[in-house]
Amino acid sequence: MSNPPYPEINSKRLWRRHLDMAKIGGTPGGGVHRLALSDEDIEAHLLLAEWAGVHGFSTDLDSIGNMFIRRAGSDPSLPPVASGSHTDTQPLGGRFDGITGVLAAFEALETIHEAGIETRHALETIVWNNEEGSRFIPACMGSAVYAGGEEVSDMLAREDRNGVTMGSCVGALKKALPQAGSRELGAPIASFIETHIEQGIELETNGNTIGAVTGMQGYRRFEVHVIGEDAHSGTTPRARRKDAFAAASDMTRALRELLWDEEDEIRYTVGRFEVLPGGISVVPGRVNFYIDLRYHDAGKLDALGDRIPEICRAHAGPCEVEINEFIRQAPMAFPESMIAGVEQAAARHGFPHQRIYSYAGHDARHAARLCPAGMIFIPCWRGISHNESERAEPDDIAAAAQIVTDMLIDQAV
Ligand code: HGY
Ligand code: MN
Ligand code: MN
Repeated sequence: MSNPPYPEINSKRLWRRHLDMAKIGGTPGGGVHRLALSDEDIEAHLLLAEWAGVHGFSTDLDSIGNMFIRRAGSDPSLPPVASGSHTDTQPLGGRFDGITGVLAAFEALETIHEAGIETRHALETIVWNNEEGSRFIPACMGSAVYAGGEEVSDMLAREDRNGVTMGSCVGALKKALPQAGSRELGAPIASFIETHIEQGIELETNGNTIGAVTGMQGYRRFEVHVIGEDAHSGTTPRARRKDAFAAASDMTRALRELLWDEEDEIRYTVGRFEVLPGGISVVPGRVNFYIDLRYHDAGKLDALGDRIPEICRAHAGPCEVEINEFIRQAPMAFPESMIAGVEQAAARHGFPHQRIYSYAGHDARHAARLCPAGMIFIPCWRGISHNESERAEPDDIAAAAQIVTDMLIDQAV
């Protein structure tokens, strides 16, 4: 089929929508605090559904809280051609991580709709629930459940630190969107493309606007509970202590030595470290910490991750230690057809582009289990992300939305 006309997206509207969304959960430091299905995140869903309603697009929710905004196609028997990402953020997140993929996808739907282009497949914008995994563990919960990688009942039972369950939050979302239809988990999708900021410095360094993402590194995450004994810090000699902090810090230090490489490619992080009970004059009887280990080679990721429990146990001293690996994802590759699709659209519009690997995790990993999936990266200032000063440029966001528009048309007409 010859290339149909590719209507131009409305970059001013797209940027304005970013500013509108950034107000929802906006922080004094210029970032966004919009945890998964918090009141703020539900407000963001409602705003999107409101924008969708203006065009008569329908809104569906599935049982894990993913949202599907749909522009009908001429053949309802065909699965939708989709794009999207997530609206939830880290506790002190940026104004682009996730939301840019959702808004670029929605802008493509509106642009195609306003151009009156009829597509055989329906077009959908997908908002995957709880990509960050910050309020509720694990990350990419919504997309993983949808693609069959996690059991919905287990995930709905997950609690945040205040004992609130994901199930009650999904209930609140459905209550806030009574007009939403319901979507079956795992319902077929024809193809999925996700726009996201790179969260690294390669595109910025190379002066490229667009990254055609080739694949994503794997990761393994562990929770470690070190159990000692609360004691008086003045009267208890070292010989009689079961100091959970001393043991946990020995463990994390030993892990740093194990997971250190000259090439600086192993990503080992302890981002959450809780010392309890937290009294200044109390020898801590409990430490909970969380390990995020990532690497691009499956064999080495397996070998390194398998060493973690033994290292923790070897440094427990007089304490007990419980280790649970709660998520494990192998490195993955996107199909050549989607990578090339991004490159062709970028070349068509003269956007400087390159192929690029993703060192961050994204929902597209799980969509790729159901259909041909791909990702479009755009630069973010100095690669800063998961940080209030995260920044992306309107023109780069517009370029990605144009590519999404082109690809949706190519795949859905
Ligand atoms: O952690 C990640 O890789 C993603 O940005 N949530
Ligand atoms: Mn993200
Ligand atoms: Mn993120």
